[in-house]
Amino acid sequence: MMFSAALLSLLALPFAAAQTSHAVTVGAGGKLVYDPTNITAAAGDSIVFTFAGTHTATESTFSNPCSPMSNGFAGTSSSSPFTIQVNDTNPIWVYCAVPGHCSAGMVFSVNAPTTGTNTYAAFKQIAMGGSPPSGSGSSTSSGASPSASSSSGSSSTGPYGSSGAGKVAVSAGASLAVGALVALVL
Ligand SMILES: *[C@@H]1O[C@H](CO)[C@@H](O)[C@H](O)[C@H]1NC(C)=O
Ligand SMILES: *[C@@H]1O[C@H](CO)[C@@H](O)[C@H](O)[C@H]1NC(C)=O
Ligand SMILES: [Cu+2]
Repeated sequence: MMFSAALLSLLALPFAAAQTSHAVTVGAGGKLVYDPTNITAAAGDSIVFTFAGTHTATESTFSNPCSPMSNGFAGTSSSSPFTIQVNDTNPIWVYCAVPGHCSAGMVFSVNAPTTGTNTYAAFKQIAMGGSPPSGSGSSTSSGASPSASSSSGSSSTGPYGSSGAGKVAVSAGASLAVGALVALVL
């Protein structure tokens, strides 16, 4: 195990300069916020959530900010620090699944569009029970209001989820795959 970790570090070296690790503090100062609230990241970057207090970093969707996305990631205070890999530049939507936190605006995004309807500000607005901006894109064409799901929409996994450790293992697997690829290139 130690050997493979060292090997992975070695294999990752040639790419170190191209990858950025983005630090996000969750709930610092007792506030219901991610700091920063929204970021831009490149494919290959990682995001490290460090939890201050009892919170989660649970993946959701733009139109249902306070509900877990199926097969999405879920980091919790007990898995802090929790790291996710950014695989592409598609938006990633994140909320805190502790009851009441999402509806208080505790949401986070990666690569949210800065213009148009699916901005971070619009995501937060929906999380807090507002309606999507008028003329919202076709991705929300179902017309269903997501507001009913706020704060208690975590029925499937419970507020703290249980997949944190599993996701870490998956991340390790992904790193192994990358390592194997690098080995092939070398
Ligand atoms: C990136 O890909 C890995 C491997 O498929 C996956 O475990 C991880 O959840 C993905 N990251 C995101 C943010 O979806
Ligand atoms: C999103 O992040 C940018 C850069 O940190 C910040 O200026 C902006 O205020 C954030 N948007 C919202 C709605 O918080
Ligand atoms: Cu929280």
